[in-house]
Amino acid sequence: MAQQTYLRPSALLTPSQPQRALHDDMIRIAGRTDLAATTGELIHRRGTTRDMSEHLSAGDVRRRAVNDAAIAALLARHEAPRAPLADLTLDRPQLMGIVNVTPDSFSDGGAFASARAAVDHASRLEAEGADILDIGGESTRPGAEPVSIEEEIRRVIPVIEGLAGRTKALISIDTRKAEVMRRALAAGAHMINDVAALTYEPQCLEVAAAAGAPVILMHAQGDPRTMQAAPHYDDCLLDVCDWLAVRIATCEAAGISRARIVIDPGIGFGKTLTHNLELLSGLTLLHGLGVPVLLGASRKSFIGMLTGVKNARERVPGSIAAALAGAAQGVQILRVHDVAETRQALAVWEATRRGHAP
Ligand code: 9MG
Repeated sequence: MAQQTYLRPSALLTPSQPQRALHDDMIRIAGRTDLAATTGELIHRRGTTRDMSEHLSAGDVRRRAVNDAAIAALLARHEAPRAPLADLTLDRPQLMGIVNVTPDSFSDGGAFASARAAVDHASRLEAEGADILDIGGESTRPGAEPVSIEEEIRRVIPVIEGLAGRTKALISIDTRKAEVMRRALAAGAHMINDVAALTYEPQCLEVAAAAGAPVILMHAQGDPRTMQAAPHYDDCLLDVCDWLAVRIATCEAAGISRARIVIDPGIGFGKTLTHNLELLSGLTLLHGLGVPVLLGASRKSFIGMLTGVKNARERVPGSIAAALAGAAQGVQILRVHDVAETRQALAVWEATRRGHAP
């Protein structure tokens, strides 16, 4: 049975100027000079079960790589700088602001009123510091019913048209459907955010490949309607990593270059509280796939489960804590509702770990 090896860099720190030269004693996270791991967990898996975990110093991981090609390749993928995403550099956490164009989000009348409200909301998020605006017309909350292609297009296209050419932020289309992707890209969207990782319809791969736009591949187990019924994994973190690796390979084979791919563990999508926490505490392992990582934890139900806060709008402090946990593990994009609050938290976190103002 084939053995698979994973590396989870741990004990992360912000190297001071003199430390930056000590390459051998640290594992650089995705080419960052400001984020490095001093230890690493090498995880070996045979079939579906974890065989063994070894907790090593970063130097020992590097020494093991000398005689082990699989570990050397993993280390190289962890450490390689990530290419900018449509001009967005990924050497610090970038914020993706959430713009839901669904009836429960802007329930103030007809299509025009909703589109105008969504454009205003997106502009506010940009002013607050969003680098990307994620426009979605279909709710993917647990239990949500799908909407038709026509209805989704009716909701999102006027918003993208209202923003295109007027915003400096990148516009992302949050959809699982090929025709919505195609129409959104034609209307001015720069990238695709797909919670089904281009599996919902066979044409999705073709549309994304032809567009040449960056694409976010999110892991989900099941469909939004049923995904929380009984999620099951042999090993959630490793299963999600393997699934994303297969999706990256499929996308590459379809003509989507690695430089255009972002991965996302899909917090809350077919996951129990335990699964979500395994993912949130193991995010550095995903850097081994060699592409940028996006984290979407904002206002999600795991925060309610941990804190007893039932109203999602009151989960801002928990959302910020999750965003900082992601940033501390080198996540390149944070998908959030509360841009101003997250931006402020990141500014303070950044300054305190560096020990000086920007
Ligand atoms: C649309 N959507 C809702 N939650 C999300 C998440 O966690 N990641 C991504 N990429 N999209 C999401």
